[in-house]
Amino acid sequence: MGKIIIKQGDITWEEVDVIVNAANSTLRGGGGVDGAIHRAAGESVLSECIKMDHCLTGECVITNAGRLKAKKIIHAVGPVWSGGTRGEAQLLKNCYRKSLELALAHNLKTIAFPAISTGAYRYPIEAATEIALTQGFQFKEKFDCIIFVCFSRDDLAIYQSVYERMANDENKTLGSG
Ligand code: AR6
Repeated sequence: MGKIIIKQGDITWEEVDVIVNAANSTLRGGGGVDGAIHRAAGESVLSECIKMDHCLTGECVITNAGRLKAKKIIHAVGPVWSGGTRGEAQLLKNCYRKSLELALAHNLKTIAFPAISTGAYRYPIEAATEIALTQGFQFKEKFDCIIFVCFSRDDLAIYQSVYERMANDENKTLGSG
């Protein structure tokens, strides 16, 4: 049975089949978690990204993981928050769903996500967490483990409280069915 794990940490250390990167559409690296992943993984990842040229918002691509402990990296491009009227929620949902589908297509059964779009792209953390965990719940039985890695203690507390609420709702639905 699949598990959802929420933890605080640096995603570059995760020993999973695949880690997800919060990339931008140029796929040339950047700051935040993208910078950390490229620094830790090394040149082989950047050169594979460059060959792919670019990636649209809400989409994702897969590369090798260079020096990381993970086997693969999925580079997902989240939306920039601009008030919520430009389809940001659907685009963020697509990032998570397509990353999970791409991992399954490559037979990767343990996956770790950062909080995509909630840093430089300014997506409000609570709303982003709901989207991330909703997708986590929908896919969890298809994976051995889905890990959400929060960088800060504040984000961890938000993920934990949204998780508790969703897990309670899920139990109520199962109970009444
Ligand atoms: N491990 C886990 N989470 C991290 C790490 C880490 N090592 N480092 C940062 N975070 P951001 P975005 C968290 O800005 O909002 C880049 O320049 C961070 O605290 O990395 O999707 C790209 O190239 C936050 O919670 O990504 C794009 O141009 C979360 O990761 C742009 O930023 C996402 O923050 C993408 O912006």
